[in-house]
Amino acid sequence: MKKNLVILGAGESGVGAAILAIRQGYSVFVSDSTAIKPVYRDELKAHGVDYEEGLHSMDRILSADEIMKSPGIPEKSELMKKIRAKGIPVISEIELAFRHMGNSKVVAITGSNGKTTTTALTYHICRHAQADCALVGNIGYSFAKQVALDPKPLYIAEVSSFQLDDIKTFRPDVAVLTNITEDHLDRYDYKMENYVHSKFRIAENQGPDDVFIYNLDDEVTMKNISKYPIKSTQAPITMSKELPQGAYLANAKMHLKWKTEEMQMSITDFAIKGKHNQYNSMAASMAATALDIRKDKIREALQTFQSLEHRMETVATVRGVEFVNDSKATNVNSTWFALESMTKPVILILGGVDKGNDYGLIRDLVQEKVKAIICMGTDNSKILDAFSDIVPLIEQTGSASEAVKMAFHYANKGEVVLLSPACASFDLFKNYEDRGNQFKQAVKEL
Ligand code: UMA
Ligand code: ADP
Repeated sequence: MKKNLVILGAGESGVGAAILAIRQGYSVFVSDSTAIKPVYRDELKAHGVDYEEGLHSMDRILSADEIMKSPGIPEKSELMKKIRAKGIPVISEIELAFRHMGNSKVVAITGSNGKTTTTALTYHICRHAQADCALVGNIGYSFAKQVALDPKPLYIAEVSSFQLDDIKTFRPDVAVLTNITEDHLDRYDYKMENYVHSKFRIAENQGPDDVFIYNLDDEVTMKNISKYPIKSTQAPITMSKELPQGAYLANAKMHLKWKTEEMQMSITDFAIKGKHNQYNSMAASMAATALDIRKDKIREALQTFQSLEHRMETVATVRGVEFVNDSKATNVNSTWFALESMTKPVILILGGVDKGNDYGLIRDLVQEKVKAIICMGTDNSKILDAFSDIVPLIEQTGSASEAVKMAFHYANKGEVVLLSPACASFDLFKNYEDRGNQFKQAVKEL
């Protein structure tokens, strides 16, 4: 008898999972509560997958042997409550991909911030060393679809907490936990411990031959690590001390030590700048070293990596005023790192959908570096409450073009306008890319 797999959600992960499952001989039914995007509908049709859209037919869903839930579907939805009550096993897309990836290896990278940069950098190093590998996961490409249509001996996967929530056997050969700061708490009953638990699941199935890379300087990681029985070989990274094994910064150099390997590299040679990117570069180098990639290849790749769009991206300098697009900063911690790297007075564009932000974390940096705050969101009351006593100029705007014009009005030559909103974008924009693109367009129009 074929296993009856129901897939909830027909986006990137649901459709990828459907293609893999049908090829692996499951009986597959995909259910999406809204209209499926044409590109995904076409893929389902091309692979002969049975689907519905605009509803979730409960009878059919509840008759499944197993359910694959797309990461965007919250656990507290009525749909999930019914499924849990019936006790049907639920898996995530990365679990399905892992189940069918054979002897391939996987590097999985999670964390609150720096996932995409570290994943893209690790992939860049591997490609530079001519490793046959694919870039998959939360970065935008379905892991399951890659396994189904173009399997590789090595996958470099960005993994979100939502994707880790429903793993069972997922066991990365190399796991990276960049850091943990408050994010997505709405999905975790507003309990930090639940979110932390989800992140540590990246190492839960690892054994002694696997490698776990984590940040010794990250407070939340270090406060919680002893609660988890980690069996893998640990490879920490740090800026605060020398290590016998792992990667550390000392005298403006990255030192990497792993088994009999040793490597040193000046941080001024890293293509991506800022303290956060030094952590990301250390984590990616450590991951590549654990994959036995040669150090000269790592060194060259770190020098040639192009920084990613919407992350501390310099857009233009207009009449001496620099504009920086950090639209991907969707929580307070990433805005902290953006401000930390600023060397000129800042006009900060802040705001959007608050995910439970504690602005206290950036108060000192704001006081030191920010001359004006331009709020860009539908509800800016929390920002006003947090900063009115220390920033004399706070203005409210409702679009990227209004925010850019207002920021430019207050900026003098030699200053920087920084879009680093510390919030999600969904009140005024489709997503963070749309927000970043509208910002860049508005700068061009000045
Ligand atoms: N849907 C239902 N029922 C519901 C709710 C939603 O059927 O009750 C349907 C929607 O109508 C939609 C589909 O589910 O058609 C969307 O599923 P999804 O939101 O899980 O999105 P996917 O397209 O499958 O993309 C997901 C990740 N999205 C989320 O986690 C929200 C993508 O990460 C990821 O690239 C992709 O899988 C492949 O792995 C995006 C993201 O925003 C970039 N991630 C978050 C982040 O980085 O902060 C976690
Ligand atoms: P993620 O995929 O986890 O969201 P990104 O690499 O896309 O991470 O970066 C998101 C935001 O966080 C950007 O604004 C970036 O400048 C900032 N950032 C990147 N790496 C780190 C890090 N290691 N620590 C803190 N902030 C970071």
